[in-house]
Amino acid sequence: METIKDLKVNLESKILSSKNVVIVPHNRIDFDAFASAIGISLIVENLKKQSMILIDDPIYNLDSSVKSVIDDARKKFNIINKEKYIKTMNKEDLVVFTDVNKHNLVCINEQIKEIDLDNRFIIDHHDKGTQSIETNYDYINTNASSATEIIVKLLNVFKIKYSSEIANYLLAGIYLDTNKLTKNISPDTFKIVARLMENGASNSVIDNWFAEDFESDKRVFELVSKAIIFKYSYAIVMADDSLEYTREELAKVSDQLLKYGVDAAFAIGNVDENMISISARSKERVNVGEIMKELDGGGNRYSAATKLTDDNIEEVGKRLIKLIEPPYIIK
Ligand SMILES: [Mn+2]
Repeated sequence: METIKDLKVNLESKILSSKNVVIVPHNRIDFDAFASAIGISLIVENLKKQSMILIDDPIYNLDSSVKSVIDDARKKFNIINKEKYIKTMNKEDLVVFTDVNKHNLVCINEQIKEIDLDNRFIIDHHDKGTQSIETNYDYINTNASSATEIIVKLLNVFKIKYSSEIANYLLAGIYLDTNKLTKNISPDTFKIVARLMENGASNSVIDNWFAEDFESDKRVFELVSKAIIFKYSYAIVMADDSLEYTREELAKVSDQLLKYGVDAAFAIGNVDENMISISARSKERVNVGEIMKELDGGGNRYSAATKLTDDNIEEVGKRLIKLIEPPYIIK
């Protein structure tokens, strides 16, 4: 795979030859997408070019702490919505997608075709799939804990200094995708965390951003308590058909279940009327991305999901169990 130095060289020359750089994180922006976007914007600024970060999520779609951190960042960074961007959109803009490589997950899905292939740049840690954005250049490292991990390495090779405030954003990005350094981690992740702490990142600040909502946690733990752990070492929980959960709650349930000595965990529940979602998490042995692909979903080896419209929860559970019976999809 390409090294970070190669990425630096490529990104630098693209930025220098562009007038405007548009940074596009995924929809329903989270701390990883946000922090990596901020990091890229610092790189652009360092090269004396203009950048904007495109965020177009309706407020109700965002976690309240993500929203308040973004609102704070608006003072220092050029954060704009899609409508504003489209007015000034230029086919010579360099568009850098971060923490995402699928066109259905970005707000400018319909505009992508107007952007020159050479001006689409992807930095991500998710597997590619059929929905991936066509581009002449991407840097995708599925071994990286987060997009932010890649970006912090980039900031290091660019030798860019950043404030403690930004170090906090970056650490929050890594914390989110590693469940506070308990999954998807590598020695590199810890080196980067050390670097961020040396630059003033503080756990106590970030802990407040990750404060949980008590009522929602109660729902999560009620669901966790219903899980069945199978002898093939996976946990599965099927929520009550009459209840509705958020996708984040289902993700928390499967994250929690990984603590109990299983290789993989699956939480199935309604997320909408006529919409059932599975949140899947794995430690190492099982490739949940492959399993979710079989159910029309996606993700990576460790973290994946799907949405299904045509079944009840029990049927979805049965289909899933059929898929995950041994042999595992280890690959
Ligand atoms: Mn991410």
